[in-house]
Amino acid sequence: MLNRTDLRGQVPTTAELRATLPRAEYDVDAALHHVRPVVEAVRDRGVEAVLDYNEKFDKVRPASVRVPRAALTQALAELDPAVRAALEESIARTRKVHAEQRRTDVTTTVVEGGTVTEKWVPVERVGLYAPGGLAVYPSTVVMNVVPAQIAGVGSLVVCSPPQAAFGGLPHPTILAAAELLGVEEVWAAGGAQAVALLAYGGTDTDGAELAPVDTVTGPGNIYLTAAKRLLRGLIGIDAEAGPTEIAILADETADPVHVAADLISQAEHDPLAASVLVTTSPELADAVDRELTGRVAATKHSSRVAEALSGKQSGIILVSTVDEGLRVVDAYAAEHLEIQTADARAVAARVRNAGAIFVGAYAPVSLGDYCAGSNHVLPTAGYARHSSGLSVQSFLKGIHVVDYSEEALREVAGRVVALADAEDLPAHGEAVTARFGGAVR
Ligand code: HSO
Ligand code: ZN
Repeated sequence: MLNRTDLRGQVPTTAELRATLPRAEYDVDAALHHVRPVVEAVRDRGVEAVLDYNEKFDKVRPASVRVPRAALTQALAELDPAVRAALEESIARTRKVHAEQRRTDVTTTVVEGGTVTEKWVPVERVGLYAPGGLAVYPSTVVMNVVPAQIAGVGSLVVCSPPQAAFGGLPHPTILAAAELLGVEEVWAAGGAQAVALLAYGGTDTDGAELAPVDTVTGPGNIYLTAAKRLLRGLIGIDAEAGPTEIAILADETADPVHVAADLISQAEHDPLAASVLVTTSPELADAVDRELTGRVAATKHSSRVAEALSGKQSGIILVSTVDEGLRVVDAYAAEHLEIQTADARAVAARVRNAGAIFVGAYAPVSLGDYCAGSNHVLPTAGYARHSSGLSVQSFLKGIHVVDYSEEALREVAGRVVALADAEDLPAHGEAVTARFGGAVR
């Protein structure tokens, strides 16, 4: 079922590996020209343009874009109690993990009378996006809102696409999740138009104001990602999200049933999702393939799972040793990486590039999607080489606060002047010497 690449006996360089490893065609730049007119229309015509695009893309034109408070409370009141309990568990665990991430301000005494403080200040207002295309993602509301709240963001707005089946409101489970989290401001907008609305702000048909945000986070389709790329700068963004990815590094000790079930779990998101098995064991590869055949046929979203698994972005890579496997998974830099080998903890400790690592037989990615306490908004498309998933840090800015006394400045004045002169920027030096009547040591 999965394409196979045999790297046994070969030692490709990291650059060669990057060029040969399976990855989805996901050309965000190519989507920019579709997205630019949408962004410009929302900039120029505000909510009216958002409503036009709601109608065009989501096939519904609600009377207003702001979701009334009553719709949030009603959605929570009507939520299935089992789903409510599960969301509460997810929120509690996510809060528990993220509460420990809050960085504290650090003051360093550089010299007597001279300090630098690194002060962490939350972004003032953020827009958080929860997709609602092939599936709806209340769990993503949790993963965005919790770190923003713990960072101390004062003003938070959630956007999610309007659903024709729900009279142009976002999906009720999204609304219920927002209500559970204490988010009062929700707008029914999806894709590029949502990002533009968040970035530029707007006035609703009934006069409700959406104030522009400073940062937008959350995953979405290629148009949403293109809009984030276009508007980056005006707004801060998290790592761009592409189709979801799972890589599994496994040896002969792995259970093929676990491996197959996990590969399918993420393939379920999208026909472009990537499921990659890196293994030292051809027997495991065969067993996983056999297991996949039955499971794919039986699973609910069989056709998109089959498309994802047979796509060029998915496959099995055979390697000679776990060490070589580690080189492969590092070059791939998966959004999610499972380690299903002997001594999985020690192997996991050696991974450099992954959005999140799942260790051993009992940490499937879907645990992390909902209830591990970790965040599920993670870097895809190899971004894990240089970027992190969403965290409290994503909503904080570090500011250096420099506080020097006269004596502390005098002591280092000559050094500043020497460096200013070396850069041919003498006025920089003069800004220091002017404080000491032109004389410095
Ligand atoms: N695996 C997705 C997140 C998700 N899964 C939400 C289920 N719901 C990207 O990390
Ligand atoms: Zn998932």
